[in-house]
Amino acid sequence: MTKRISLTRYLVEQQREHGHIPAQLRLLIEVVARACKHIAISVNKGALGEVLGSAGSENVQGEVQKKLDIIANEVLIEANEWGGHLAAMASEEMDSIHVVPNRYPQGEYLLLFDPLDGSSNIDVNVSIGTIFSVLRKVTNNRGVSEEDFLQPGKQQAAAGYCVFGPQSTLVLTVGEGVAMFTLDRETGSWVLTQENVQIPEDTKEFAINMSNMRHWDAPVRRYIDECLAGKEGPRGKDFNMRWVASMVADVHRILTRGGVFMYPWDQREPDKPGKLRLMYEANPMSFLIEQAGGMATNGRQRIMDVVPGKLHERVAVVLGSKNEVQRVTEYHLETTH
Ligand code: AHM
Ligand code: MG
Repeated sequence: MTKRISLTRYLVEQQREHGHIPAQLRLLIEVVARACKHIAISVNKGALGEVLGSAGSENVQGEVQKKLDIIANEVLIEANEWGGHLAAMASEEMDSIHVVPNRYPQGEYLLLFDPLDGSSNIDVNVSIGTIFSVLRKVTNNRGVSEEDFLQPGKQQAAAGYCVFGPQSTLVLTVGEGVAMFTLDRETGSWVLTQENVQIPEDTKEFAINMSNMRHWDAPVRRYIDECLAGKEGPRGKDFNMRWVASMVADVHRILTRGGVFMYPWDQREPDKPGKLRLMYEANPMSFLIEQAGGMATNGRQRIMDVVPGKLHERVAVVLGSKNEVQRVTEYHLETTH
């Protein structure tokens, strides 16, 4: 029988080999993984669990919240409040940070999450997921405020996501490569199914919402036009397109077989840098992509170098196979604004 390595064992062995997963961080990752398991169970119940449909409320970004957005948010908060590993949490679904209540010990980590990414896919039974990012509280002041969260993505201690698709898969980095764990529903444990994930440097597959084409900036238009021109065009090869409208699913495909994902700035809302959120969507995904040998920029700059000005800051995103992201970024840098 092949040896099955659980998430717990993987984390213990990583700590022994590299010594960079302190006990609090290990607890944090295990608690997040357990919460993801509970979210997976709710997602799988679907209509039988009365979890589909709208909750009738709006989040801070003015988006209508789905029942599962709220359920997943509550699961993550309840699971993470009492362990003593966290100082505070922040979420796409909460206006401001959630400080660990006084009745529990305060830990040294900060956790950010998009509890349910791909909300528009919940009711149509298409892959969705949970994205998370872990920072250290670097200031020694008592108490914790939003300022403590405003660190660039390169300071993340860990990041990951769980995709709820035909399988539930947890994808994790603690800064030593990317590992994937599949949920074994019979035993209820996360089992290591891939280590040292590597993204091919070249690809023939792009992911972008083409319906926004008329709003794009010139460099994005140029890149996609060249892909669409196929074999006869300047790239000399045919490209394929995929767009799931769940970032977790699109990133999961790219980590599995390569590709480039883009949610660029566009003219619909010119004052916003992009649609996706820097701190709990773009940063954790960029950390995973870079750890797998890929690249992630906002078109001009490495995403993980961007210093956030506010919790719910948005950012343009270009990530995936290195040579393609490099090309899109060069097209942007050649165009001066
Ligand atoms: P959400 O976190 O509210 O679900 O929004 C983020 C999602 C991403 O998962 C996905 O890439 C994008 O929004 C899809 O946007 P669009 O519907 O504009 O194609
Ligand atoms: Mg999201």
